[in-house]
Amino acid sequence: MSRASTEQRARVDVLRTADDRRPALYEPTLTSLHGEVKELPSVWLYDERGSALYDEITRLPEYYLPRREGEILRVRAAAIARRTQARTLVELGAGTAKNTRLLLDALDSAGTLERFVPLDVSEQTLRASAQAIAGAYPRISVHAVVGDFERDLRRLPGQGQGPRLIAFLGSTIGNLYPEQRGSFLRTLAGALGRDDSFLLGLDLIKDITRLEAAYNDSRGVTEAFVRNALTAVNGELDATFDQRRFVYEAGWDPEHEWMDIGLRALQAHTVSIPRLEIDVEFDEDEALRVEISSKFRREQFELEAARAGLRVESWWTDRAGDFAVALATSDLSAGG
Ligand code: AVJ
Repeated sequence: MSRASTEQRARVDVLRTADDRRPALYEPTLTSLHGEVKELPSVWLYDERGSALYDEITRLPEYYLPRREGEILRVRAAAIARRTQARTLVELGAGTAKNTRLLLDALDSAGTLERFVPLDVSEQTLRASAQAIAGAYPRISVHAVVGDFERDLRRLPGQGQGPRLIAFLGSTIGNLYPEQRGSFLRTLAGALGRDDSFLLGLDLIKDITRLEAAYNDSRGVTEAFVRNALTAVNGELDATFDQRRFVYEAGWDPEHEWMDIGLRALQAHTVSIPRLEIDVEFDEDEALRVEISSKFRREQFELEAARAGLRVESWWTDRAGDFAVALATSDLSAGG
């Protein structure tokens, strides 16, 4: 396959450029810095450097999630392909996800797959992976979309062109607060057609030591990933966050059943954010949350999905019971 034809099969639509997204980030950033717990919206984590660091996280020995998910997909991908008959594979928050290839392989071998639609906020990462996939799978076209999985669900290619499988892997859904997660699942249920399916990766509640170790790796890659949010805010908003005044902290919150991930001020001080026209005062020991990573239980999740209009048809775990992959359909789609 020549380079030119690989490029023709890898199209990238930019629904949201970094320039579009930036102003849209100001408001939520302002709001979350004024919340009861100070917080930076987790999208600040995923600039180009952040996406590269996350890719490194997926290879850390402590970060079991992608390997457990891979174990499940290797066993189940053929059945998923047979069941869904997908002609389009949409991947939300695609990144460089290696596990996607397990789905692509199975759907490609089943012979139904025509197109791959990865959606991600990081344009550079998306371009690279769109090229790579187009090169590796000569029979399919790649139609990448730079966008937001919470807002661009109804604008995706492949609609009305046969069964779609929409995949949301890696337990990225855990980054959403329960309320956000509910509205995301409802929007998704509304966007799924009668022949479409939804495949979701979910990290499960387990031994706290292992959960905490996954976000406190010995090489400090996760810390660098989280600190990069401060660097991004300093760069984009001219803020004066000083890394030396914060320590990294990631701990289990047993009440909410999520990992609480962020930084803690070592001493009282003020950070100014000129673009937002605010000064933010930190007390000594005050936390600045950068993301949450919720962990799930089967029964609770199935109820939550049902309330959103999704029916979980299958629930698969790895042998250790660390991670789950759920296959769901919508109760809201006409005739479904
Ligand atoms: C990309 C959301 C799945 O929550 O485990 C990894 C992000 N943060 N290490 C997760 C993350 C710190 C990750 N997700």
